[in-house]
Amino acid sequence: MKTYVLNGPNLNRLGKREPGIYGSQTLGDLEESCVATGEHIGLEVDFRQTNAEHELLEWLHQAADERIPVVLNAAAWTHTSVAVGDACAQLEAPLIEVHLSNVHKREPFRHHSYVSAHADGVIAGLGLHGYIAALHYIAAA
Ligand code: CA2
Repeated sequence: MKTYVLNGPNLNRLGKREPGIYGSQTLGDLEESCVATGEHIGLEVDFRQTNAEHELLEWLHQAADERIPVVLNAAAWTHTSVAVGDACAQLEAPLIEVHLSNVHKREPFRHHSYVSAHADGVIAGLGLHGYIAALHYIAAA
């Protein structure tokens, strides 16, 4: 089963800055682990990152039209984008929201998510493990 792992703005900077918050793994490491996990559990993982909001919206529309499950780290758009929330509302296959850091331990502006109301589950603070757990959930769903 095809599964999208979609990542929002600045996540291409992983491993280069702020290792205390986001860990030392790069986005490439994250992709490798997600793809390898997918191979073990029967998911064809399509891992993407974008710094352009319209691109994320187009990917979410594709997921809605083709009923593709989504693991989504919308990064800062989580907290700001009604448009990303509206696109998530159109999804019918499972949607799992993930965050590397525990957003609830951080600044108050990170406590609200436009994604959560449309997600089957939300995982925050487990780093890469959150992505892997989300993929296991999707494989079992
Ligand atoms: O914890 C997460 O995964 C976040 O979605 C990451 C976003 C942040 O805005 C959310 O509140 C929580 C930020 C991604 C930026 O990633 C960077 C990584 C390394 C260096 C700089 C930014």
